Amino acid sequence: MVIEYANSDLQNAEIVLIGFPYDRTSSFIPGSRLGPRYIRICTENIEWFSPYQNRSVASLKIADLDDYEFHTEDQIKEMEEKAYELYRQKKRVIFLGGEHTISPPIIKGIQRAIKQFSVIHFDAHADLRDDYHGERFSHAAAMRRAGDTIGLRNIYQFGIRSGTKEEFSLNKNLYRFSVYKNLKKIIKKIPEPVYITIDVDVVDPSQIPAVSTPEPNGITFKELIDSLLLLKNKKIIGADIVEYNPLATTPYASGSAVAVILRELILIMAG
Ligand SMILES: [Mn+2]
Repeated sequence: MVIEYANSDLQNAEIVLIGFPYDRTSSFIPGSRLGPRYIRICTENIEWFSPYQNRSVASLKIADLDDYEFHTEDQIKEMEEKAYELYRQKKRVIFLGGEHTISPPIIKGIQRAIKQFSVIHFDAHADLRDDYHGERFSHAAAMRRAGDTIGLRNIYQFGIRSGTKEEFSLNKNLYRFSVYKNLKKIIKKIPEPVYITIDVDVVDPSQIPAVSTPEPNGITFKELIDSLLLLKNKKIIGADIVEYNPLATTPYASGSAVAVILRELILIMAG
C-alpha cells in the first residue's frame, strides 16, 4: 500500500517517502511498526490541500517506496544502507517510523553522502542515554547515537520534558518544554542544511494519544505546525516522523494528526 497522493517514480521524485516498520526496542507500548501503514490509511481522511500553506501536495512529484522489508538480523545496518542509497541518488526523503531508533542509522547513512548538517529534534524525551537496559540502539538512546555520527552540538532539541539529570546537562542545544518560542529565538543560528526528526509524542497526549511512550504537559498540535512553518525557509534535506503507535489507543484521530504533520512537512521541504 502506498500513500494515495504518491504520483511519481523514484527517479523523478522531488520528495520520497519510505516506511521503516521497526519497533524492536519499544520498552512500554509496542506497535509503532504499524505506524507507516496507519499513516497511509489516515491520509485518506486528510485533504491534499493545506490551508496552512495554501498549496496542495498534488503540485509536487512524490514517490512512496512503501514499507522497507528487512531481510537480515542487522536491521540497523540495513536502514543505514537504505538511507545512504537514497541520498547517493541525491533524493530528499521523509522516513515514516517506527520507533525513534530508526533515526540514528538514517542520519549515519545521510552523513555518508552529505558530510555536514544539523539535526532539529522535536520530542518529549531527550533520548540521550548511552544505553537503555543494555541496548545502545534503543529508542531512549536515539539522539545519543545520532550524536556519535554528527556531533551532539549539531543536534537542536525542542519540547523536551523527560530525561535523567545527566541527559538534561549533556547538550547545550537542548530546550525544555516550549518549541516555538525557543526555535524562533535561535533559528537563524542553526547551520544549514537541516534534517528534522519529529517524535510525535512532543505533542500533548490529549491531542495525539496513540504513541508508544505518552508524556503529559506537551505542546499543542498548533504549536508543532507553527514550528514547522518557521522552518520553511531553511534548506531541509530530510525528515522522519516517529513513535506514532496505532496499537496504543484507537488509531484514527492520532493518525489523522500525523497525516497532517506529514502533509505540512512535505510542503515545507518542497520550499
Ligand atoms: Mn519521545
